[in-house]
Parts: sequence; C-alpha cells; structure tokens
Amino acid sequence: MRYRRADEPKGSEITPESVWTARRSVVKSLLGAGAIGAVATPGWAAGSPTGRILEAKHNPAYGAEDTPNTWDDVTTYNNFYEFGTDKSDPARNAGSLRPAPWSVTIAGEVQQRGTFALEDLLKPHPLEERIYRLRCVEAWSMVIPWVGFPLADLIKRLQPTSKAKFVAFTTLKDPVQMPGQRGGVLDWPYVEGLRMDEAMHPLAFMAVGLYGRVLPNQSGAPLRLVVPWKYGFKSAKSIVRIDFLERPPTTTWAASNPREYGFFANVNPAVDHPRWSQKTERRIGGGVFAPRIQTRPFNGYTEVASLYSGLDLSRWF
Ligand SMILES: Nc1nc2c(c(=O)[nH]1)N[C@H]1C(S)=C(S)[C@@H](COP(=O)(O)O)O[C@H]1N2
Ligand SMILES: [Mo]
Repeated sequence: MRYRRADEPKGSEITPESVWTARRSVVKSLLGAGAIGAVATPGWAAGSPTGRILEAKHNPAYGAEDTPNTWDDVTTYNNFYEFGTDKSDPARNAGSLRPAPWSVTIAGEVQQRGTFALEDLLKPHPLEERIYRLRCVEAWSMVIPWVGFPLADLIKRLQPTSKAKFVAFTTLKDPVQMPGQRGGVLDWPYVEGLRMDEAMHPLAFMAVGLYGRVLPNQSGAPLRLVVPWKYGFKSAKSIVRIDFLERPPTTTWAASNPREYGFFANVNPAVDHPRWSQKTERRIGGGVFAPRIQTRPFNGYTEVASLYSGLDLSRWF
C-alpha cells in the first residue's frame, strides 16, 4: 500500500470523519458484552469522559486484571513537561495544543518516507481498546483503557529497510502551542526510541484515544506511544515524526540524566533508581492510605522477557 503525503490533494473518498465517527462508545459495548463485568461497577469511569467518541472494539487479550483508573485520574495526573512539570499542569495548560490538522513525518531507513496527514496514516488501521497498566519511574501507576492499534501494524505498512534497527519518536516542537518549551527543563523536542524488535512486539501500541474518546491534549493528542512493560517516560506524546535508524537515537531522559534513565527503561523492581527504590508502586486514585503494590518485572508483561535474553538488565537499565 501507499500513503498519501500531506502535501498531496485530498481524494474525495478520504473523510477523517469515517475514521473517527462512532456508532457506539467502547465503554457501552464493553458493558453490553460483559467483557469487564467484574470492574463495571457504577462510577469506575466517574467524571464523565469527554471528547469525540471513537469506534473501537475491546480486545479481551489485553484487559488488565486491575480496575481501570477513572477518567479524572487519567486526565488530571500527567507528565507532559511541554505544559509544566507539576502533574496537574498538563490538564490546566494543554488547551493551547492544536491536535488537528496534524501530520507526521516518516524518515530514515524506510520505504514510505514523507510527511503524511494523520488521518491517512491511521486509516488502514482498525482501532481496538486495550487496558494496560502504566508504571512510572516516580513509583506511581495507573490502569488505562487505551484506544489505538499495534505499532507493528504501522511499521509493517511503512516498510523499513533491512538497515533499520531502531525507531525514534519525536514530539511536536512549538513553544507557541507548548508553553513549557519556552524554558529549558529538557532539550526540546522530546525524543523517545525503541529497538526494532521491541517496536514490533505485539504489546507496543499507538494510542489515539482513551475511554472510547479521542485523546485529550494532556494525554498526548492526537498520537502517542504506549509501551506497557517500560517506565512511563518511554511513551512519547503528540508525535510528529518517526525515524527508522541504524543506530540508537539519543533519547531525551537518557541525555538529560544518564545515571537515572537508560535507553531500555524496562520496569524492573530489582534495579533501584539512584534516588529511590523501584520495588513498589502506588496506584493513583487509591488515596494516601492505599497499600503499596509490589512492582513486577516488565510491569507484569513477562512475555517480553525473551527480547532481553543474554542482556544484563542491571547494566542496561
Ligand atoms: N512529549 C512528552 N512525552 C512524554 C512526557 C513528556 O514530558 N513530554 N512525559 C513522559 C512520562 S515521564 C510519562 S510517565 C508519560 C505519562 O503519560 P500520561 O500523562 O498519559 O500518564 O508520558 C511520557 N511522555
Ligand atoms: Mo514518568
């Protein structure tokens, strides 16, 4: 297949609405099917999800056993330094981001190079919902019903060359839309990366929504990465560029503090962060008296372990 570049005229058959318009919400279909009956108690999505409804089917193979966090938890406790460094800053400040129209540049060791309108990149990919745990270095965690598609599906369609060994994801750089970029907390733009085999793993996910709605700005609208076995900082938000590379990219957190943040960033209770233990985590929303939960290797997604056989994970953290 071939993607239409962003600078080519739109065909009349291309209607973004056909991608986005929903016949029913994911949450409703879930409740109807009883797929998450155990957690479908009134109020688990409290705070009324807002935003355009997405048509997507729940994928029961990826339904975390834990109760999802509420919409309010997921959308008001964020890390998105482009909008401020407090967890509550992105919800307050991300209104200046304009997630549409949006285009994504594909570059490097790949056949389908160019700048593509987002709706054209998304169009061939059916949307599904997956409930994933997210575990951050700062030892908090959440359970989030994402809507999107496997990163591997996109990569296959883009046709990387045999030289492509890494994939890098770059966030928008625009200090007008992203006021946090007027300061020097990090080197902008934000860049994250995966080894090609990690990127091709069926768990690696491109999210365009949560709770059956388009991503709110603070969650990384309109396109963000979700890598559930790695610490939260691997999930680049508001992606404008994907590079296929022979060499590992310099990623933002590893560049800013290599002692504290490595390239791999696999969730690992056995490797302490230099300033705190990584053995336990606190589930957001449980209140101050919530018991600390044991952090699991690879955040519980042990099916990825074979990607790292022979690698010393305390050295390659
Ligand atoms: N562009 C960008 N992406 C980012 C960040 C950021 O500051 N800027 N923070 C990362 C970190 S540290 C985490 S924990 C997750 C948080 O995602 P969430 O707000 O959806 O929970 O986003 C990651 N992606
Ligand atoms: Mo994080």
